[in-house]
Amino acid sequence: MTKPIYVLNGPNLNRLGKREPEIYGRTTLQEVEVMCRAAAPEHPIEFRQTHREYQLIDWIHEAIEEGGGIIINPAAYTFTSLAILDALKMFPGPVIELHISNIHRREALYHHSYVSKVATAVVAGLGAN
Ligand code: CA2
Repeated sequence: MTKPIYVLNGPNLNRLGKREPEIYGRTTLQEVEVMCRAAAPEHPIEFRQTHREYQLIDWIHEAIEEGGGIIINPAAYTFTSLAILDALKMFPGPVIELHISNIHRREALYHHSYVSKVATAVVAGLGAN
């Protein structure tokens, strides 16, 4: 059976499309979920959002058991969370770190990602696409 792709979204991303459209665009997280499912109609997708660091870690642990890949936008935890870094290190498949904005064009506090240390690839700045 095909293992699902876990698309994990961190804190505040439920507000996407509702605030700061000049940075994050006008597409809502619900629309992003629809786009993901349309892009891979044959593939199971676990699409989730949480504000809680422990919840992201629990979902990464679940993906270690059941997932084929992880696409993660850890939002602010990108820059703070050694715990998420440690959890992702245990995942045997591809880990794609994703940011809607280009974090490297922004203020210095957005430049150092812990998650990039274990990411297979990083996508940043392409908006909802
Ligand atoms: O660009 C991204 O996807 C980010 O991961 C978003 C995070 C930010 O801390 C990262 O540097 C880059 C912030 C998410 C805040 O979510 C909002 C959603 C709607 C409107 C405003 C903020």
